[in-house]
Amino acid sequence: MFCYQCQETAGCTGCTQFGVCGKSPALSRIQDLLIYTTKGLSAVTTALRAQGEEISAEVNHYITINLFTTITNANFDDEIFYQRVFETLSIKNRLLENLKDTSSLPDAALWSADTREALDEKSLTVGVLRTENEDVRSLRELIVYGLKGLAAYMKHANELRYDNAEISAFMQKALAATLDDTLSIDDLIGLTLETGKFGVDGMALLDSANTGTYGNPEITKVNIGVGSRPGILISGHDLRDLEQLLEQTQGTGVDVYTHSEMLPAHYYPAFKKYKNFIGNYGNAWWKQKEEFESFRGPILMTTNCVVPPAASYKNRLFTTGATGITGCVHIERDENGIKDFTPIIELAKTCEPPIEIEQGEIIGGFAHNQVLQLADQIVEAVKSGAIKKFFVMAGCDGRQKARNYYTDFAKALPKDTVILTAGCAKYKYNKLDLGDINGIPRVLDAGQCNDSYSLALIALKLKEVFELQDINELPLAFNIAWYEQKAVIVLLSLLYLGVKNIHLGPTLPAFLSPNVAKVLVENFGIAGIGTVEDDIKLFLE
Ligand code: FSO
Ligand code: SF4
Repeated sequence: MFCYQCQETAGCTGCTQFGVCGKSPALSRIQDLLIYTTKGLSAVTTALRAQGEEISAEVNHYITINLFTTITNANFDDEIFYQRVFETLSIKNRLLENLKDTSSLPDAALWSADTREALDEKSLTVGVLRTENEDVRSLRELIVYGLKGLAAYMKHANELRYDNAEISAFMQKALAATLDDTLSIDDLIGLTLETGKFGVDGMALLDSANTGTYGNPEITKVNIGVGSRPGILISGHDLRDLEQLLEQTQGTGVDVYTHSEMLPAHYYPAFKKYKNFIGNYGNAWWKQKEEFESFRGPILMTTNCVVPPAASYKNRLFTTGATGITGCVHIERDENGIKDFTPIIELAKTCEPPIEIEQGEIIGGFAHNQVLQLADQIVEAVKSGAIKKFFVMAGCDGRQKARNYYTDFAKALPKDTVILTAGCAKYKYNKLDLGDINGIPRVLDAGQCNDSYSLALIALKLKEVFELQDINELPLAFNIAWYEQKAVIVLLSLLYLGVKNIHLGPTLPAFLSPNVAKVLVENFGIAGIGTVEDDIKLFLE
């Protein structure tokens, strides 16, 4: 196996024996084959579009889920991948019949097989290292990882019946382009930036889907303690799953708690009416082994990040959507889009209530609409010098000790600075008492990682209010933590919006070759992190 798509990749170079995330070599190979066949399918859909044909939403969504399923920590069920490879080949073979000229199609679009043995054999030849030139490989992977992140956001929007065929067409064109040996490095750099443009469009679509369906997030205090009844813990990013779970638990005597990236659901007006929606339990994804143990009730994983579970709670772990774990019950939607969570609710009734691990409240809900309502107060605070600088510290949390940098950084920031956050990175500092500035909390949480879009909108608004030409003239610094591929699309989106000098940590991606990293440094001022002291000095200069 060879995989270097996430920040925790072995030795900061690549997982070759077994994934640090728990991905086995066999799973890694079949995931590689799913990506390869999805690229092949995309080459066919792209050629059909060029021929003037329309591609159905069903095929677009199929490709989206294939990408999402291979994101770090989404799915550990080998069987799902075999099934999806066979289905992908069959969709592709069907579409191929409509294509007038197949002479310029790559192997990925023409290859097919119908036995597991043939899949296994092919899977050995289609991994990341198949591209020999390290710069071409680096750019191809950067694009594919960005597309995986974008696919996750598209899937959530699609669940709420929001769609954009243009984004799907671009995703497929870009996937197909990563098979094209005639593209130059400059072509691939251009495509990388274009991926960022569609990243912005995808996040905007999801923002419309979430706010259009559930209202605009508003300032909310979220309880981090527990109640006295049995509970269900829901993790991941899928708000439609949460809505259905809340509906189905009414009157059952079972409470619902959010975990990790589901925390921001509390900020949406639509979910406030549910009396059994108690609070948030635990922290970021990587602490789930201990926290799922002490939760004592069933857990529903709606998206990444799943850690392969311990035997002690595996029978309480359920998956849905793009997630999967061999041996755990997977809840599928029916033909009307309804998911029946009865097995989870019935199990919850037999469980003890959660063990309390924390008490108190955290505050959030500072997405664009809410912050813009506070704009006058914020602008005033900047003008009076009460706020000297904003720090965007969005992104991910993770296991590595080096990430304590972000807690230390938040603690060491001067009191006249404000942190803007989104994604699970916030768990590094959202329970510190960092105080407020004239009533404005010093940590403003916009929501999930996709709500980094809100942070970009806020920055663009501030630029307008202060009548600046360039977003980089704002008193705003970017010190972002990344882990998996959704952070890659957030990064590419920020680059597309013209944000310069982003610091990225705790380590730079292993998939950036020295030359590609150089392009990012020279053109966008991308940098890694140093010591807290040095970085604060640098940012405040
Ligand atoms: Fe965190 Fe995991 Fe949202 Fe990621 S839970 S690491 S960027 O999934 O997706 O923020
Ligand atoms: Fe390794 Fe990350 Fe790939 Fe898992 S996703 S195999 S940890 S690089």
